[in-house]
Amino acid sequence: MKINEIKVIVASPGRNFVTVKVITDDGLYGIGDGTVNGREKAVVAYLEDHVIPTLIGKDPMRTEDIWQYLYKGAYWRRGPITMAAIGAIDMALWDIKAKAAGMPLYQLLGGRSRDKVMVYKHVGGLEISEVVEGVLALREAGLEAIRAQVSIPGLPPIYGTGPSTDQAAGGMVRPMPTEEVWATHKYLPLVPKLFEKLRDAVGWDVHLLHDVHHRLTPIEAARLGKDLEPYRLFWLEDAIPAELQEGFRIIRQHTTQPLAVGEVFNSVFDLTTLITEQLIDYIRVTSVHAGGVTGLKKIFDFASIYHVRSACHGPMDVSPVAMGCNIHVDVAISNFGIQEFTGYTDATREMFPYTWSYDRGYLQPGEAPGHGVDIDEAVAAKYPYAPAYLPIARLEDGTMTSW
Ligand code: KDG
Ligand code: MG
Repeated sequence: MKINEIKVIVASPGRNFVTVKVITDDGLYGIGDGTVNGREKAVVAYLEDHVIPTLIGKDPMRTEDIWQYLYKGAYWRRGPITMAAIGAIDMALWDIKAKAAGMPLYQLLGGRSRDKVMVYKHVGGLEISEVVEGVLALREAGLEAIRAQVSIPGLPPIYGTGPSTDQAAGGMVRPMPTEEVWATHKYLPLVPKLFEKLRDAVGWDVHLLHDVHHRLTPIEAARLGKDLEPYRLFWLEDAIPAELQEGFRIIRQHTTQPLAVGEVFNSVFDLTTLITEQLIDYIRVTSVHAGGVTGLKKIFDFASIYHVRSACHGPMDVSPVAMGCNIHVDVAISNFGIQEFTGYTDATREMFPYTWSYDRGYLQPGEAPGHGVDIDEAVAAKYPYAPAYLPIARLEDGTMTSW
């Protein structure tokens, strides 16, 4: 079998997605996700100018060799754009391999290790009472794990709390990033109050999670971890920016609060200190940003040796294609922890016919051969690319800050 053609399809059914379609000489094709939120066109150029011309005529079954060819062969290793481009190709090649085998992808990854994949969904609100209502509603809908975020009184709603300022909200074109305001001293006392109210309302038979969005310093995160201990959170996510992995040592010295990180990581080298020193409990890489099924499997297998469990990033900007691949990996690996799942707009679901399924807090991989996600190119053509960015954050005095 040979790779005959690779298409890159960019479409915005509510938000931008970069999708590849790898077509072989015997008619089999595979689909991959290469979306990097707010930097989509960079991946398109990388694929079209530097990846696709080198792959025509190659054997699509050589998933490991092609992964290494694109990774080592670039000389300029790692980075979100490179790894998303590799990820897109890798997902498509695994799709082809599993279709050729006549099996769902998870069978090629070792078969099922579990019957179903537990997910968490998000609740955000301007007031604590609104978040409590939202969490109760998701409990009612069957969720066993729920992420809760609240706005800081006196400041405009920040990402993840109020009416979304991300492009996911209704397909808004955002040619410039919106600017948000952050104040750590107002946030730190608020979060324990939120979880106190949540435990009073929903009890203890539910996993509660919180995402800090990289906004604290290590010692601030240590304080928050200690203050949250009475509420037994499932995890505290992205407590600090994690380029400096050693920062997690400070948090770990002070709190038993389980920690999660990794949605912006793209290779195993982003997390070697975190994992070998057991500084975290959950690793949140996802197929699209960490080099596809091959990259994800390498990272999770490495993490398994150090008691670190998986928690694939899965918001709306991780397309149904990458979500499909995540679910196959989730169901197969031994150290699965949880899967993030926020769901998709109707237009996105129309554009990506998929065989995986969601029911009351759990996901199932599709049983069709391959990863089970396709792209309807006629639907994609109806939704052209629209420039859109994530927000940025500044302190109250105007200083740029992390989020
Ligand atoms: O594109 C960025 C989003 O995917 C990210 O901000 C969402 O933090 C996020 C999460 O945990 O899903
Ligand atoms: Mg996050």
